[in-house]
Amino acid sequence: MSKINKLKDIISNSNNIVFFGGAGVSTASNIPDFRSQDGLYSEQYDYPPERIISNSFFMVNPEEFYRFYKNKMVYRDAKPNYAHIALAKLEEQGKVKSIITQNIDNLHQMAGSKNVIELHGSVHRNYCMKCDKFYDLNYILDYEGVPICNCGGTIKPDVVLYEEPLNNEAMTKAIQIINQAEVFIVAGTSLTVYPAANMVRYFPGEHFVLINKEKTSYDRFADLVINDYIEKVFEEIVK
Ligand code: CNA
Repeated sequence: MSKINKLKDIISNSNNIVFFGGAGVSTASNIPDFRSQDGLYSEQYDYPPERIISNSFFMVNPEEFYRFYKNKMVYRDAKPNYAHIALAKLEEQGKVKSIITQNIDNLHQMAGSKNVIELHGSVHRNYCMKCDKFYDLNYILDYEGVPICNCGGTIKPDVVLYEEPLNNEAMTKAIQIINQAEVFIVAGTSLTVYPAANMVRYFPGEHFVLINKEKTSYDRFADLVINDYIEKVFEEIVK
């Protein structure tokens, strides 16, 4: 049996599938990932990207942070691709219980998925650091330079930066869901960003499926590894 047919089989026999994804899920929507050969980390900047998108950098140099963030991390016109659409369809059919994502692009929700846990926040939510007032993405992108609140405070994206902890509630819920899943599909992630990557270890079940175009250090733990493009795999699955 081909690997795709094996995956089809696993999916058709379960109503308790949990999906865990990363930046690779959205590259077909023209949002670059970090660690692919043509990802953001392969480009040259004044500072390494890990440094720019860290909390301490944001606090000291918000101008440079926002210059990078607006140019390289926010894609206002991005649309869901086949992977997002197929996952929303599988949720509607009662097969996928939950999506846990490291992405900040909102594309799963845009495709129609309802149960989405955002481990690293979302570019669509932004808050004043002084008065907590909410601002949407358009406000941030249309503001020239560092976006400032009416009260004079600096606005910060609700995105988990390097050096910042994950939201405790999101993390606890994700671990619980992974722990109760029957099928666990991990896709489009290098599994190198912690503590998110560690969550994969909480799956106790039988069907751990890993879909990624490159190998990852977790391949040896998976029952089925498909080294291919996720949008292509999902197009075949729901065909
Ligand atoms: P990463 O470290 O950049 O890894 C991405 C992985 O996906 C790599 O192993 C690639 O080989 C693989 N990949 C790329 N395209 C495809 C594809 N079409 N099909 C299958 N595999 C593919 O990204 P991670 O998500 O592992 O790292 C976590 C970071 C990246 C999180 O903090 C995210 O917030 C952050 N990020 C998010 C976005 C987004 O929201 N779309 C974009 C870029 C980075």
